[in-house]
Amino acid sequence: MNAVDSSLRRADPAVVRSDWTRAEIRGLFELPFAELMFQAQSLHRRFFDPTKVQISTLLSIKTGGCPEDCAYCPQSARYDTGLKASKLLDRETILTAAREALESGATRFCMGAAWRAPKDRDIAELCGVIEEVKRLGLETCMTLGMLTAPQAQKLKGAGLDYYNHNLDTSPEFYAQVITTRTWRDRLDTLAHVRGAGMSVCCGGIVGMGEQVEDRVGMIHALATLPTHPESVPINLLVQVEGTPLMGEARVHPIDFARAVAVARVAMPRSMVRLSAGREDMSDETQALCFLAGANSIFSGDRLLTTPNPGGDRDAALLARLGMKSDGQAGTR
Ligand code: SAM
Ligand code: DTB
Ligand code: SF4
Repeated sequence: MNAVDSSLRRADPAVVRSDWTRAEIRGLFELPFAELMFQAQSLHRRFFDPTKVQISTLLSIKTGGCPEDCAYCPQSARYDTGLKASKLLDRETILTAAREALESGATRFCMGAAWRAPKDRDIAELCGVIEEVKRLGLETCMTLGMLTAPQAQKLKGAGLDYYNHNLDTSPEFYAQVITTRTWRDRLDTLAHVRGAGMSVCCGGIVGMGEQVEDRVGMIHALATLPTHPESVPINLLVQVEGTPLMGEARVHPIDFARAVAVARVAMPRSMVRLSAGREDMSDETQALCFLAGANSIFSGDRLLTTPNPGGDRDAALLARLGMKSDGQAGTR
């Protein structure tokens, strides 16, 4: 990286904005695909090496039996998805998975729990887990549901780097997907995470039967948070038998790539993660998403409870595209 390149990486207020109007975001969605892709690629290159991809690994540390009613989620106790609920995993089991993640080339270890919100005793236990995962040399991320401000501060105190809490969709469509917690609740948790000084991972889902205007609303909401989330996961709905959203119309791959590209343009300094849904995507669709500005993925053959392309398929795809994990040396 020479001096000119690194000066370009500095925040440019004309480019990194939190004052987007909804009409501007809608305008991006309405651009001819080639124009949108050009803007997305130009901004991507301004802030990132387009050959690098950040790799995170996910572990479900507490599976199923969740009291919430998120219509997409196989872990809600309200839907019969055949998933076996389990208690919080013990520390050694989590650490074994973290060591495996490190060996597989992941740089961040994300732990997810099917809770509406953690109890204070869970937070105490997880603080010990965070300290040990960090000692391995991995970045840490958790997604545990709603957090109070003191809980966020405790997690930060233990060294938690990122907290994932998604807005999921537009404020208008939200109530058709989740009734047991409000949009406001989500913003409050995000404010507690920020207030504690953690990095924010916040994104949403495409393919839940929403209109394009809801994708506009979702990205507008993310890009007008006081500070852009450092990580923006764009999930393609993984349809699970038994959930209310099973059988929704599939999203065209180009429309999905469009959402990724708009996220890249609206939040040019953020990592945009091509998250759930890769298992059912062709290599070409994933390549299009990388060209649209996605620069992070989850590795491993499982997300939380659903399948993900395994390490072999991902390694072959990244090699074919000449892309490398940001944990690997020697590119560009
Ligand atoms: N229970 C916590 C919560 O809801 O915040 C943490 C785990 S929850 C599984 C994290 C996120 O995973 C959700 O906000 C949603 O965006 C995503 N997710 C869950 N099920 C999904 C599915 N079937 N397809 C795509 N994304 C999904
Ligand atoms: C996010 O936005 N996607 C990840 C992570 N945050 C926790 C989870 C996707 C879960 C997909 C459904 C499952 O495997 O249970
Ligand atoms: Fe529970 Fe999270 Fe699934 Fe909603 S998304 S049902 S809160 S595990």
